[in-house]
Amino acid sequence: MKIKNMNKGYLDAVLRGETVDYLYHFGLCSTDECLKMMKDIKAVVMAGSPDRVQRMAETWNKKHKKDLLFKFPKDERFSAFYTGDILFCSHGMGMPSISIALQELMKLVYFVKDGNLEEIDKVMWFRIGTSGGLVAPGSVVITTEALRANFKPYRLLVTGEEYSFESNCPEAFINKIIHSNKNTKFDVVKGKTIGADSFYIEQNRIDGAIALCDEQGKMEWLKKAEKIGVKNIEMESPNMVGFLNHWGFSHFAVICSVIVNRLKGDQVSCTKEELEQLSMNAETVLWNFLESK
Ligand code: R2B
Ligand code: URA
Repeated sequence: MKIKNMNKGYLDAVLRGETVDYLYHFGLCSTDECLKMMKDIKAVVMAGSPDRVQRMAETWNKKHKKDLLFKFPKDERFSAFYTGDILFCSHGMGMPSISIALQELMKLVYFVKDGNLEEIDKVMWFRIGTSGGLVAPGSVVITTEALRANFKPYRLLVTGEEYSFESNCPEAFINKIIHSNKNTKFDVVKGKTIGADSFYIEQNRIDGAIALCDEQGKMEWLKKAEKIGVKNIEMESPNMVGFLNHWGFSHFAVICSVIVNRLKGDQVSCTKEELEQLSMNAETVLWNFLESK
């Protein structure tokens, strides 16, 4: 077992009741009775928007005819719903945002599983999202490695010095997801993902209010990405993958629908209905996998 409590001193003091931990952005704390309700948690499903996670939670709730659909008390930062042993949670846009949700959700999972690492390791983590692609819109990309816009792994400054995280995703787990999605009407592919720190500048779009590269620079960057096996571009995966690898989780995946082919342009011009249809493909991949289990 690879998983390890990477902040043992603090988290175990919470479990022993020596201190209370506030999951501030969710309006919960480690002594809340409602944590007990989540002791059988099997998966955490994250997506950018609150509406999307609510819809997904309701879909899962109906599919499994569960009575309970519990909404976390505080929702002005993130929306979270627990039903049928799955926690559905929004993460907002970008790595600073998802990093906050992840830190608190990883603590939550540790507390509800009472620090049992074997049980914690069984919990599956998913990001269901949208992305720009180097493949056709409608395709779903499952991330094999999540890199920043400079093709390097996620990093943060710790006491002013760069700390780098691991960027690979668990291959065996990803292969199981692919296997359970053999009969989809759309393509499901594996590939590297770039998680950029902005939608416009770091994704080298030239349709922003500020464009810092030209068509040639953009195409060179996209071609370089394509050459090393990048299939899509979004804004959260390097953080998610880096944090979950830091603990050594073995079951996580970033599953994103492609909504624009960046080799053909920058604008996301699809209608709301088309966007919903494209986004739904990534959800279908998740449902197919969960139902195969
Ligand atoms: C995909 O879509 C969002 C930007 O529109 C961002 O959160 C992402 O990763
Ligand atoms: N999300 C992104 O971050 N980039 C895109 O091009 C589309 C969705």
